[in-house]
Amino acid sequence: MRATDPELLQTSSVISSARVRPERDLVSTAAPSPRTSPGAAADPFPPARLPEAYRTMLLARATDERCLSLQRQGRIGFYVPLSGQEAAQVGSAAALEPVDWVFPAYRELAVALVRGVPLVAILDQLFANSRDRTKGRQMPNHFGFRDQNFVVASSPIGTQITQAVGAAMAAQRRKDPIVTLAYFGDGATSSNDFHAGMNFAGVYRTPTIFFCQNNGWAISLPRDRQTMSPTLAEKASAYGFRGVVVDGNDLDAVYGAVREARARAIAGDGPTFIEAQVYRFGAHSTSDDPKRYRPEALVEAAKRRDPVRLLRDRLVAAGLLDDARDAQWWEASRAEVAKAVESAEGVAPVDPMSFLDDVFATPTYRLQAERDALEQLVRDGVVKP
Ligand SMILES: Cc1ncc(C[n+]2csc(CCOP(=O)(O)OP(=O)(O)O)c2C)c(N)n1
Ligand SMILES: [Mg+2]
Repeated sequence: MRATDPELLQTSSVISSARVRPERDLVSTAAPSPRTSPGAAADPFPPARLPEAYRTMLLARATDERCLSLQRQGRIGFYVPLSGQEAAQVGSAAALEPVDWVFPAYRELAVALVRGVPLVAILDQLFANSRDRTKGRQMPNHFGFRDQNFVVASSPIGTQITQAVGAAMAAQRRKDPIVTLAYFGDGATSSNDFHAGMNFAGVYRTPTIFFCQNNGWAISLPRDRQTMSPTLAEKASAYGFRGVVVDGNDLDAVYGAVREARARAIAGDGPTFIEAQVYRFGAHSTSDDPKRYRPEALVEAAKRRDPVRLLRDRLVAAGLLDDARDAQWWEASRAEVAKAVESAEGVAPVDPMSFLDDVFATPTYRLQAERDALEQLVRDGVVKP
């Protein structure tokens, strides 16, 4: 696609809503928007997988509830909730293939579940037990899973974006028919890495999907103070590729947009930027108190379009769910979380002496001195194994 391509001239094609909802609307109201859309019509979420998608969303929601409480009880150190973003995450992840690579920010728990990561493996990381695949070396909630091509979370805002583009460039050279997908938030569009990544992707036409979950907030900073662009998706036009806005609560719209972006990337048509408009129902993280900067009324308004409830209503309307079964599924999700917590908490913590492993095949003198010092701290009881 060249700059004269007519498609580029109307880069921000809107997939879901009848009109692009100005961000101020998104923050201040929760105006209903249509569920069906051109994107959805093209490639809707596979109907047979809807119940499974709903159950994944329930599991994610139940994990949020439980982990927030575990953190408050001091049983885990930190947690990043995703409530309100379940449809965006499940819809986008379900549109990928196992060979693709996911580069998350730090809020993508439901994406990990869709990729097939067992919940208990996530909890192992949150408890930093000796089963934790990152060996207790990451901040809690910063999990990564090699088997599922789910790269370790990036807390420094935007760094995963350049990594995703770099990996896509490598795939291009190796002629691997895969895509990379970077998840990031509205706030990340102000980071250096966002612009560097977008530029490289545009110039090299990399098979990358930029998936922005615009949840209205970058911690306490509302979206309308982040950038003066009417939409985030239109930033793609500056880099010479397509940007689309989707209703992130609409599973069909999200799935359709990612499927289309993936097909284009595999066909050599380059990257796509997808802005999924959602709303962050909870705190930014367990270190945040949104009551200090956000009126509760905004959250209540946004919850009228709770993605979990929207999918529930849809399943009920399709005759696939009723109140009794819904209650059963909720109970099963909470039981699954409880079981995973019990298992992860019951495993011994990671051995502090392992912190210095895996640095060099043969430890250097300095590393050995650090190990000796750590051993002494363990002997003195300052560090508890
Ligand atoms: C480079 C950098 N600057 C600042 C921060 C502090 N910080 C952590 S999360 C965050 C907000 C990110 O907001 P957004 O990209 O919208 O993602 P969300 O948390 O809403 O999912 C900020 C500023 C950081 N982690 N890294
Ligand atoms: Mg945000």
